[in-house]
Amino acid sequence: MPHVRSECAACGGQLREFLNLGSSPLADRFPLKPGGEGPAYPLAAAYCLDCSLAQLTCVVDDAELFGEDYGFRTAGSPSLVSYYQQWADDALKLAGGPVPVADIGCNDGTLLRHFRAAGCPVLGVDPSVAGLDAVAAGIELYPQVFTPAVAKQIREEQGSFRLVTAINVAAHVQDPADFLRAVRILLDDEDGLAIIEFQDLEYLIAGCMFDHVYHEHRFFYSAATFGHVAAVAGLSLVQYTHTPGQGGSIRAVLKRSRDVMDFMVPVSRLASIQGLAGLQRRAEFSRDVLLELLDRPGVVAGYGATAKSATLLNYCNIGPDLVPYVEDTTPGKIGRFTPGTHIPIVGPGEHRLPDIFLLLAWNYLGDILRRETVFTGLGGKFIIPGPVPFVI
Ligand code: DWN
Ligand code: ZN
Repeated sequence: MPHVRSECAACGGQLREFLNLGSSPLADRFPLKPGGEGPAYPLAAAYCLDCSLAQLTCVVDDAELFGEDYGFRTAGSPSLVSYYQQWADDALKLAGGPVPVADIGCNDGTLLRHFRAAGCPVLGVDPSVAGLDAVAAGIELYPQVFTPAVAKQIREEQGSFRLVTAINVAAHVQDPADFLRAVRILLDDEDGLAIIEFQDLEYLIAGCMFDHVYHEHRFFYSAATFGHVAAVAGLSLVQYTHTPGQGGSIRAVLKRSRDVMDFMVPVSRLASIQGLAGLQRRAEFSRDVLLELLDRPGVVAGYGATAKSATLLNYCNIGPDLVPYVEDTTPGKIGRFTPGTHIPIVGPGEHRLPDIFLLLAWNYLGDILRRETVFTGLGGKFIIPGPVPFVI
């Protein structure tokens, strides 16, 4: 059963709610038949008045979130596989060449396969069933939630690592400081590097990306709040860059810090009480505009049964009456239904082309436009759901 967070997970500070999306089912649980997705839970995010960390107030436990029917597979997204190739190349440049790599939240091992092909000894950690695909690819896996105790066990059994990576994992953890303490345990004492990528709260605010808010994403970081938690965990944020991942992410590079609090927190441009204050109204406005755009003649289909679309479709109450099917490239999702809104998920090309695709995988807009030239050439349109929904 979920529990209500009444104080900040990082510092115990007072929380102030800035976004309330009603209740929503678990975003990555795609039922075999309508109604099979399990319960919906309250979906709301708050901001700590002391350390500024943004976080969910209804916390669903790992066993329920990442259970046997967890639907996300990295390899299910063609664009993500190539993004991870480049990611691995960039990481090895920073590390100075092939080094032992541990990937936390490795999912199906897509990133580790790129590191292995580059000559690195690799190890994965992931409690979800996706990890079984990594094992099938010959990757050694610790199928547990990554905690300091698990990190100590890995260090005793495998030694330390020159590179520890985590892409789109830091948002999912139970306790950010504990997660980063565990990363620190794995790192080589001298020249260990942790490279951690997570959605940027400032981009979420600027782009009104409220669909990034779902139960798997327990925390939403800016560079400032992430650097602060890292410092508490004994890591220094030595550099960070912005990346296009998930609509706007931060790629942070961390090292074991000499002095635990040697980090100067950069001033956040948007992730502040003022920046967050307007998000609720902007989400409501965005929802109303999307429903107006859908209230037009023509067949609309969804493009990409993403986890984020569970929030968008449930919050906007968009079901099969408005969107009769969603196309998706992940084999394990095809033949199932979208959680809570029960729209059938089909494979690409199973239906004749619609008039309009509602782009639920909007974070891959560029790749998808380059790929879907036949559809657009025939006059097909895309509805892009944010920051304010529009048609191209
Ligand atoms: O944080 C998370 C991100 C990294 O991945 C996880 N909590 C869960 C998951 O979120 P998501 O499902 O919103 O991720 P993506 O990568 O934005 O979307 C993946 C889905 O989109 C897959 O089901 C495949 C589908 N897709 C598609 O059907 N056609 C993706 C692409 C690129 C396409 O062309
Ligand atoms: Zn706090």
